[in-house]
Amino acid sequence: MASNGVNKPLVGILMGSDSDLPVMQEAVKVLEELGVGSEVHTLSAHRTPEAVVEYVTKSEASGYKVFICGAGGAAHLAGVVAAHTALPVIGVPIMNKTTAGIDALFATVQMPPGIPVATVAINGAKNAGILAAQIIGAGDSNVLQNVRTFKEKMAKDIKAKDSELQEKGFKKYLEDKGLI
Ligand code: RP5
Repeated sequence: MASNGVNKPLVGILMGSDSDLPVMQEAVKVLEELGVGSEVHTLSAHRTPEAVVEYVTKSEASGYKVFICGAGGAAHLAGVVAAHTALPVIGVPIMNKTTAGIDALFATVQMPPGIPVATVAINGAKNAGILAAQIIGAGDSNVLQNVRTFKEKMAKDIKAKDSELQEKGFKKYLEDKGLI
């Protein structure tokens, strides 16, 4: 089982192809950082439709809380998962060379009324992981605290960068970062 090593998996992360994994790993990693167990699978709405339904049914029965689904092109995975569960589904449209992911964005976000998919940005797997943790955090004070700490650290990092920028000026700042 490809779990992220945190206790019991509560988030099922599905992707249409292993070619989505370089993007989707960001969801796995941030969930690990936030102390939320996840499990990652390659399952396709088009290539393995029965296996998708079987996985969703089994995971819902075993106590999973959220699904994250990444797919590119004609991206129907998140919608199909949402059609088969009452649990929240987060969709990650995956970028491709042909349309830069616009097709996947529209296919994922334009769900019919009654079957929502919470769609993050194209390739926004990290935000999908954070959002999944926030959903779980609404009923789990430890996870909620982990999300708070994560956000506080981000704010601290930005403030430290601003102090450095003010101290050095923009040219030296960029030089030191190797950006010019
Ligand atoms: C989608 O088709 C997958 O989610 C992937 O983004 C895209 C291409 O799949 P591969 O041809 O790389 O397997 O179903």
